[in-house]
Amino acid sequence: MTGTKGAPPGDAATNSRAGPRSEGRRRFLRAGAGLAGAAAAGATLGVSGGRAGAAMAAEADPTALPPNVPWWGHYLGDGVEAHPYGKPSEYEAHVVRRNVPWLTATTESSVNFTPIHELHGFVTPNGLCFERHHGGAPSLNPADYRLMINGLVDRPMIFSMEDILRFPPVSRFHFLECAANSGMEWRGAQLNGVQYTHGMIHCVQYTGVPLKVILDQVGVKPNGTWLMAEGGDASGMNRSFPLEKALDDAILAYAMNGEMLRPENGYPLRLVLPGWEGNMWVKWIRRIEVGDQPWFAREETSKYTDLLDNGKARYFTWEMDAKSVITGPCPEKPVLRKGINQIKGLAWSGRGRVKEVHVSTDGGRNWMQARLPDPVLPKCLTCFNAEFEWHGEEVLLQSRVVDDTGYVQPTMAALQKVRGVNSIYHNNAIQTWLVNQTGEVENVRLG
Ligand SMILES: Nc1nc2c(c(=O)[nH]1)N[C@H]1C(S)=C(S)[C@@H](COP(=O)(O)O)O[C@H]1N2
Ligand SMILES: [Mo]
Repeated sequence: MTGTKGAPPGDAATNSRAGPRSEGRRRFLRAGAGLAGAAAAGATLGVSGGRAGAAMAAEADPTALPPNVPWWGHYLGDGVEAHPYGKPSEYEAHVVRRNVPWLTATTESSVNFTPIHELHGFVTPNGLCFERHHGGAPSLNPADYRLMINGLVDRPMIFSMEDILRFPPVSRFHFLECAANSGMEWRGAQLNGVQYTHGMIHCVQYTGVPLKVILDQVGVKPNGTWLMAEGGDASGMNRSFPLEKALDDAILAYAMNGEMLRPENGYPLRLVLPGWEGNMWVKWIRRIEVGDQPWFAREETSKYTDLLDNGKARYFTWEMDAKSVITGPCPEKPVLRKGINQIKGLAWSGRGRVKEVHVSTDGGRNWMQARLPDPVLPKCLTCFNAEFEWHGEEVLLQSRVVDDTGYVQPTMAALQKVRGVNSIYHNNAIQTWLVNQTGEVENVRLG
């Protein structure tokens, strides 16, 4: 068993459970609490003395606790004009996307990671969806936006956003996983945090127009069998995909979780290819060309291919294989109490629905079935949970998903047997977390 070599910045050590407070807020709390309850409780205030590791408990204000009426019950709160666009509580300020500065030379061609260990349910809030850009995130005025469709079509056309919004919309929940998610972990445990090992994923409800509807407008010629989607950003990123996918479940999406796309996720229009690698979900999409063969673009030849041991490379590996991970406990979420604890996590499959998730506390020797709370949707993140009892012993936590095609998530040893150790993309191996005797959790590799 080998452990991680180093933790990236912003790991468990800096993720205090209570968010940072501003000094002004602190003073107000002290004053408010003093007025409201100090006399009744006769207590000194604990708001300024936070003990590391038990921040939430240490920072509780005793005068706010029952049977006292807390200070906020004595004063008017914010008015309705205070937050025209609402933000999370200031005590959740640690729940943010994070990047790893040494991973990439610039921040424009880079990636940040979704804090999946801090999320609840299967929907990712828009502001926490990881970002992956090849040339930075442009800021587009939708009035200037156009989508052009050309190539082997009867009627080449250019659509404005107004045109796109006139078609009947569909809304569907789907995960987007970058093929490079967990890519650092091929040769051994590397990054000590689930945000970094598995955070290149998000899951939102997309609203948009089925690509099929738009293709019906232009009329694909009988010899049109391949499509090429091209981004309007500085990278001009483009990818080929077969017509069958376009006619099956592809969406041109303009909204996520009920509001228009965020600029960083492709505003005003992006391609959604459910279950397929995130790289193909072209953002700021400016053009779709119809052809009779793939384009063999940079992103499907030099990148997003997997070099095998025999020197050949896999390519056009579009579907994301079934994968799962425990998001608590995890390096950022140690086990704090002895007794019954909850294991929670996420599972998904690019081929359909999650059928079962199994969890192990002994490194994969024994497995028990986890609960899958509703809903279990196809090509969508699925939550799982299960109990485990802990009395201060070392535990090796794992999860394993089975999808509705019968595919079982492999161990890293099994994956390396067929794929070697040169890959970056498509690592869907079972993740192991070591819980040590003090309840801390570490990313480890078994075998
Ligand atoms: N135009 C364009 N589309 C793009 C990219 C890009 O850099 N430019 N990055 C791709 C990659 S590699 C991924 S993983 C996803 C990331 O989508 P997100 O930023 O919404 O998470 O967008 C894809 N689409
Ligand atoms: Mo990606």
